[in-house]
Amino acid sequence: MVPDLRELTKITAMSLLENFERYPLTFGPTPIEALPRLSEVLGGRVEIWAKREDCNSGLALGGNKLRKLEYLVPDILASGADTLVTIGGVQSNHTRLVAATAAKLGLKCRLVQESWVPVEDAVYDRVGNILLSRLMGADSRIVDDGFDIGIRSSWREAMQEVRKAGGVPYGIPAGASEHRLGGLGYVGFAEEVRAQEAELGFRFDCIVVCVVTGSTQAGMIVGFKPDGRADQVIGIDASGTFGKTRNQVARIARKTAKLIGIDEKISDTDIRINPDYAYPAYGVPSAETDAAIRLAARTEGMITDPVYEGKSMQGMIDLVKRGFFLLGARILYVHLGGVPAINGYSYRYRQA
Ligand code: 5PA
Repeated sequence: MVPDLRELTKITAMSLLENFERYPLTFGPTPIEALPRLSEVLGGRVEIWAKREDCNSGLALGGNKLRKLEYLVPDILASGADTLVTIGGVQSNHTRLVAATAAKLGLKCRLVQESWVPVEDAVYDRVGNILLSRLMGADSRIVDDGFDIGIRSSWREAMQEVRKAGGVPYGIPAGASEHRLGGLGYVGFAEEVRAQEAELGFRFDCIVVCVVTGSTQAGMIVGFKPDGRADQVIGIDASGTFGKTRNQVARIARKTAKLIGIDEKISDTDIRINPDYAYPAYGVPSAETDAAIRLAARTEGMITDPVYEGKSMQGMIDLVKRGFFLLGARILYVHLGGVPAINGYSYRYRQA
C-alpha cells in the first residue's frame, strides 16, 4: 500500500540515518527544478523535473560522490589514516571528489586511474577531472587496466605502496560503492526528496538515475522502500556490464537495508535497471547520447556528460517518446554531476 502525503511527512520526521554520523561536504538539500521546455519538446505528455545533485557543493564542482563521502568521513577520521586511496577511470568523477575531500580534510590522496575508456581525444588525460585532481595535489597515476566495477588488485597494491612508504592508507573502492557505508548517502537523498515532495504538495511518479558502480541507486532503493516505491527508481545502466551492475546494486541495497535496520526485504522487483542505453560501451557515447546531451543543453541550458548523465538523459528521453510513462506523470531526473569529463571529448563536440 502506498501511504498518503501525511504518512510521508511522518516517515520524513523519523530519519533512517539517525544512528550514523555525517560530516558535511555539501551545501545541504539540493534544488528540484522543473524542465518545462524539455517536457514540451518531448510532446508535453509528462512533466520532467530535475534534482540537481550536480550543484550540491563548493568542493571541486560537486556531484553524487560527496553525498556518499559525507558518511565515510567520520570513519576516515576515526581510522587515523593520513592518505585516501581510491580508484576510477582516467576521467573519474569519484577520484576528483575524493581528491577534494582529502584536500578539505588535510589528508594526502593517492589515485589509481585505470584506462576504462578507449581514448580518442588528444587531451583526454590532461583536462577535466584529472586536471582538477592534479590541481588539488592528488598523486594521480594512470594504469593500463580496462573497465571493471569490482575490487581491483591495482587499488590494493596502491594501499600497500602507501604502507611501505610509512603512510596509513584509507581505501575507498570505485564509486565508494562496495564500502560498508557507501549506500547511506542516497538513503538520505530519498528522505530529502520526501521532505521536498511534502512542500511541493505532490509526489513524483518515477525517479530516473544513472547507474554504474551501484551505491547511488542502491541507497535510493533502500530510502524509498518504507513508502513502498523502491521500484519507482529506474536505473539507466551506463556500465555496459549490466549483470555485474545489477548484482552489485542488489548486494549493496540489501547490505545497506540491514545496516540501517529496515525490516522489509529488498526484493528482485524493487531493483529496476534498464540496460538499453549503455551502448556502444562504457565511456563511449552513441549518436543518440549526443542528441540527448544537445537537447537538454538547448532546451534547458542543462549540461550532461557523455559517460553518465548523457546516457540517463538519453534513456529518459527515449522512454518518454515510447510512452513508457503514464500520461501526466511527474518524472524526477536525478542529475548526479560529471560535467568535467566532457572536456575529454573536445574533438567529438568540436562542432555545434
Ligand atoms: C557516476 C559514477 P554509481 O557508480 O553510484 O552507480 O553512480 C553512477 C554515476 N553519474 C552517475 C556520475 C556523474 C558518476 O560519476 N562514477 C564513477 C566514477 O569513478 O566517477 C564511479 C564510477
